[in-house]
Amino acid sequence: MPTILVLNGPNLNLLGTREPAVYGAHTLDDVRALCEATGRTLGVAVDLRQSNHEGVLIDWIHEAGAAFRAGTLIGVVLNAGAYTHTSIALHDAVKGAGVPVVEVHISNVHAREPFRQHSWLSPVAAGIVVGFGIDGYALALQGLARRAAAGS
Ligand code: CA2
Repeated sequence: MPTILVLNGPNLNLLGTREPAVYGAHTLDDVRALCEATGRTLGVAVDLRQSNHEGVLIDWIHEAGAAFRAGTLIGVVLNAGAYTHTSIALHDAVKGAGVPVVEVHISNVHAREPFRQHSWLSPVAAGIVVGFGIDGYALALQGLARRAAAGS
């Protein structure tokens, strides 16, 4: 079964513990359950990971590039958290990996502080899903599965 990697960056392990007005009440375990259920309907396996460390996320994107070239992975859903707004290294990793990456944000970052309105990932992303709460992960999985089925 083809796999989609769902990567989560810093502080997303705390989802559901604070700031419910911004991020909702769902936890990362709820995100995992949603992604796995969505994966079952799409016929894809979901491998969800979270790290608070930039280099670990970069290593996982490199791993995804190799798996994409090997034909076992169809794409990456990436919520890079605050690294979205700071990390040229993640930009370079996504650009270099050659795997389709869909950038996801639970909140509508464009309606928030100015520093959240710039993304280093958007210019190298295959698509962007912003502001739909955790449903954005399901929408991104669907987009990647449809993209793969269309052969692009
Ligand atoms: O909206 C998103 O998904 C974000 O990627 C979430 C990041 C934020 O830095 C981005 O600007 C937008 C932060 C996630 C932190 O989540 C917490 C949840 C509960 C308690 C503390 C942090």
